[in-house]
Amino acid sequence: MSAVRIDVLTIFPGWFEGPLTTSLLGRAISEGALDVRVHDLRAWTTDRHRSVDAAPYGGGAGMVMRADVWIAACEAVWNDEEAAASRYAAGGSRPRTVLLTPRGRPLDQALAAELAGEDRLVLLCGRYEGIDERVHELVATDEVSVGDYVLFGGEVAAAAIIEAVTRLVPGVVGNQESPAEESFTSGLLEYPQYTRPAEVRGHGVPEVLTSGDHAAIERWRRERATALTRERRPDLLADD
Ligand code: JD8
Repeated sequence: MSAVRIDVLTIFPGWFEGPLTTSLLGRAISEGALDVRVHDLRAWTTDRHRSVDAAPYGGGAGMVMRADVWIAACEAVWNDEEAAASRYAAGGSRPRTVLLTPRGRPLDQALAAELAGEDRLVLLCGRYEGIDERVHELVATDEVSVGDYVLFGGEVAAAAIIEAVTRLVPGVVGNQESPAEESFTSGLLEYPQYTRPAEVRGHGVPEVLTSGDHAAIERWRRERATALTRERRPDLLADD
């Protein structure tokens, strides 16, 4: 039994192969802490050209993804449950269905934690000029953006959500290490890290880190984290 099931809808299912089989994400899936199912949106097309897009009403450049195909796909995925009866078809609540879009709620650690608390997520990856507005209205429970820059589509954004959520799923390797020290949980950027060798191109390691004085090390790290945050991300300190 998995802690979180994530269904991804995309016209590029192969895009997720690398990320989902590599390193900690691959291990989380093979160990059953996470169940990710990537679906090809074209499976829900009905015409012989398997078209997922059409010209925008009102004119303009580019193509818009069709609401009918997206709605059929989402209903099928919502209803595909391990349990004999489907919650959705039985009138139950649909799982959090996240449409990735530049106009969405900015992804941050608080949203990742919120999504990690769900037993199922459905991630909708659009392409072209985006998805028909009626999918935003009728199907999506959430609209999420991963930042103020423009991507070709939602796949990179979905992968970011999958990683951020997976790190918070109980039983995923590496997710229990010093949660209190972590940036965006502590609200600070991370302090600088060093490892062997002791000298690199004439650059040494701050002496305090080799002093063995653990209280001094902790003070130094807190001071560096605070100074870095003040310099680079004062917005993170705004409340304090
Ligand atoms: C989904 C299509 C491209 C978006 C016209 C061509 C998220 N933070 C983010 N930046 N960009 C996206 C994103 C971009 C997407 C799609 C997500 C689907 N495009 C479109 C609208 C304007 N371009 C994103 N999450």
